[in-house]
Amino acid sequence: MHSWPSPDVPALSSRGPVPRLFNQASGQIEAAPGTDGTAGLYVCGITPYDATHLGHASTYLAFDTLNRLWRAAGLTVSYTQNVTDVDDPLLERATATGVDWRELAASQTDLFRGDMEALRILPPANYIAVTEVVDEIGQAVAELIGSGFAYGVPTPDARNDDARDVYFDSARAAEATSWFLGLESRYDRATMLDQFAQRGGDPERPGKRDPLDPLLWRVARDGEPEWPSAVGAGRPGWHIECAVIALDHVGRDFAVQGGGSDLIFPHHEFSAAHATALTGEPFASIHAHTGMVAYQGEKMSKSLGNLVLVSKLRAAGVDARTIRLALLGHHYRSDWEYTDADLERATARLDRWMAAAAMADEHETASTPDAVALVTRLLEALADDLDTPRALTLLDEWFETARVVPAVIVDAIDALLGIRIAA
Ligand code: 5CA
Ligand code: ZN
Repeated sequence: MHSWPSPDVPALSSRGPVPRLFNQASGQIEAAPGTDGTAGLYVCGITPYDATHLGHASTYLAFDTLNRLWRAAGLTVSYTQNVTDVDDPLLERATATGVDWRELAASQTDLFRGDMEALRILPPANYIAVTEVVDEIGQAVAELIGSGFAYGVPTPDARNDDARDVYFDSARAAEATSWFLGLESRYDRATMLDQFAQRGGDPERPGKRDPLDPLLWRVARDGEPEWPSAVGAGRPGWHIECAVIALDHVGRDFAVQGGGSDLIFPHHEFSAAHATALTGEPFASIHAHTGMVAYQGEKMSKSLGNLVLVSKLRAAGVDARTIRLALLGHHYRSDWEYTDADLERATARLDRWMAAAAMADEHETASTPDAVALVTRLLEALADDLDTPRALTLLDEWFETARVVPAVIVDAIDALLGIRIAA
């Protein structure tokens, strides 16, 4: 599937350090390295309805910052993102609104692309819809059955009486591979059970070996989308989709698996489990998660409907650079609540920076030692677990006192923060 056009990224005056990121699996901040000059990134994409709210935008902006830092460190980035274009909540929304689920997914994915382009988010090289890779997923499920990591569960509501939904055997994976429950999340079992039930899991399903075993393949039911596959007609479970897309497009050994903290469990835990069961190797070096953006007292979410949409803000005339600045004002790992004051602060900040840049004389745009030092400090702040609030403060300090705005600074703000303050 096509992604969206890439913004220009100016070259920097100096090379930056390799970024360091908090790894959920170790609880430590670690270097996010490349292998042979390439850094692999897989970020969980949208389920295409109610796109793109500020929570989505904040998550993709965090990984955009990482992408920009890797480039600044001289690495090539191999970036893949998925679109969960068939899933229960999407089907429910399509039914509730009387729209064909394919049309809903296509129109919302288009809206998302437009928002990403306006926000100047660097596009993934591979933008993969689940419906494009159902064959590959079916084959992976067949492999997991063949190697004893998956089992069938009686499914009375299936169209064929003897058909069975396929589940992942967590206990077997923990015995036979380096993966174990909690490897990534470090959650205790009570938390896992709670989150599994809230986030698409079915702990009560009769016939499972462990209530936490996740669905790999849902056999065909009347009235639901289905595809033929190596394991019969049906559709994929959620975690195996991301495991297969990441393995096929970023490879076995890649730097960062990313998404919001609402995906730590069960989604990322089991994507890693499935991938490890398929390859015998650990999945991704760093498991990175963004904090949740709230609005009106609750996590901004489709199910609650408390959404601030990027497209609505844009339609109301809000400059996309202001949206970026408002989000960058919060550290990517913090949970925070959006209010209109965020946009007001960002508007004032952009105005101050733009005014300073406009006042600088043409002949004063040549680089100075101070300007080069500022770029170095920006790179250091951002490479330190993407400390965007610190980077913005450094820039505020510069713009408060400086009478010149050399091109190296304008270009660094563009290359690292994705904001062009001068023509
Ligand atoms: N399609 C799945 C991932 S495979 C999914 O979670 N889709 S989503 O549309 O619900 O979310 C898209 C991305 O935005 C995910 O990485 C999710 O963790 C993140 N996200 C969702 N809500 C918020 C929020 N309120 N704040 C920050 N990030 C969020
Ligand atoms: Zn995912």
